Amino acid sequence: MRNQLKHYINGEWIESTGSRVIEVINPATEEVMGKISSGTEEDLDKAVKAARSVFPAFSRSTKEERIEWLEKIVQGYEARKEELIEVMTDELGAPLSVSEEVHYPMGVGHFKQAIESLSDYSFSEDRGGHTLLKESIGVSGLITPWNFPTNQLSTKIASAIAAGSPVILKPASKTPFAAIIVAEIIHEAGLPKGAFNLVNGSGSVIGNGISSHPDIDFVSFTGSGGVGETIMQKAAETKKKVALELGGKSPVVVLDDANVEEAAKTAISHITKNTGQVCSAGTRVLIPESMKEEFEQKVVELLPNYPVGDPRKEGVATGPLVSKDQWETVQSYIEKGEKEAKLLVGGAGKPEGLPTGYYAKPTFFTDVSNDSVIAQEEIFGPVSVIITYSDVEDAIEKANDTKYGLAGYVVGQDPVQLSYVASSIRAGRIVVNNAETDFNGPFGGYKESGIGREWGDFGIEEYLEVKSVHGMPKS
Ligand code: TAP
Repeated sequence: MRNQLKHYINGEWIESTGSRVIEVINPATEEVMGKISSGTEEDLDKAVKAARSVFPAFSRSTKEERIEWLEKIVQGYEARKEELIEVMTDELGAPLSVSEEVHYPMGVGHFKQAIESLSDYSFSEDRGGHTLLKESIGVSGLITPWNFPTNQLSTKIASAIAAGSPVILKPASKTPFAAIIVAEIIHEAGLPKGAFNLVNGSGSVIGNGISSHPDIDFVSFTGSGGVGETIMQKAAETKKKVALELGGKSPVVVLDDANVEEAAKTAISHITKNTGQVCSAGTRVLIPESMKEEFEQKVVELLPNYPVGDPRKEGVATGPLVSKDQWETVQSYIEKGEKEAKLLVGGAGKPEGLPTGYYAKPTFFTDVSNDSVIAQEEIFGPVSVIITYSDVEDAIEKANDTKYGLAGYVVGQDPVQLSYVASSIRAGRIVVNNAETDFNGPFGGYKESGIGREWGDFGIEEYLEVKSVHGMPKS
């Protein structure tokens, strides 16, 4: 049993002022794997005070100091690799291979990228008529989701440290233990007291508290659209800036010269990796009418190569969903899909032989209309829809016919068509033929997928204010 009933405030682990606890459930076993404290507004206030008091010094720390802290965090993160992998598998249900090959490197990748981006970054610039200064935005509240237990908090924390902005982190209460390990790593890295604080607790108390706190200058949130809206409303009371990363319903555009097997593998991996609980997952597959049958056959043939099961078992590709609630949400979408479209493979209920754990069947619907519920709403589970298109213009129109704009994927061969489609999809990140992730590439959404950008130099700039100084004496 992993219990941590304290919060990390002003450089030490301190008791909560409240006595309520939150139980954390292992989604593969449905058993309690540990408990955290359900923090109070008083706990949050203490963290905000600590962050405020270190702000003047932390915001004036040098680039070299910040790089040294980030380097120590990278060393600490790497030293605790095995433990982080195990914890993420237990609290999220990600197969061990996914924790090792996806979650672990993404978490540390942002700290490494921040070092690189910061090394080349200039916080002042002579622009002829004035001097531009880029200064820390102030105390930043970070609210993170459960689907990537270290990725989102790492990009936020790394950028904040690079910018000299003290933070208060509230991780998702479904997956708090990887965040607690990161807090221990940051403690060992020797940041000034108060520069990093972690307060565990519910979204309704600590999350709302962060959004409306008068002494917090900026909120960076990743999660659902509904909560994003609440955060914007609360933040409006004190006119604080918000950055929101809110999910999507991203298209996978398969061009008519694509290798059908590669296209099917791409579509399958989007809903099996992390059990489809990925904000940028490509969950709307757009294929030429002429390719439909062959593509469907390939999906049905290849899907068993991505087995669902115990995330600790070797060879398992797809773990359980994170929680009972998430399982029920996904089931209700599958049931809707069965009424709206044709079930190709998968369907409602648990996969055979897995009665315990929040397991769902990877599911593809076909003959789907782009205006149906399953084609328009984010399901956040292992469910994809196949939609046909007549020509490239029709594909682009359908790809963009969504309220979201987080990501888009293009599979094919002709470089002219690939570039044309990539530049025509209205989304913040496009991946052509499964290209590798560049940690310096900005991540964030158009339309209702959010506001602002994370990762690399664009991520650092979210934590900076811009000042123009006119008549600055030349030194
Ligand atoms: P959310 O409720 O959005 O949770 C995300 C984070 O916000 C958690 O830390 C949560 O705290 C906190 N939170 C909850 N209510 C809040 C409030 N009023 N003010 C401030 N913070 C608050 O996500 P969920 O309920 O876990 O998942 C629901 C759906 O959201 C999913 O089905 C999926 O569609 C979407 N989702 C999207 C993403 C991404 S990356 N875009 C990630 C996760 C979920 P607690 O965990 O303590 O409640």
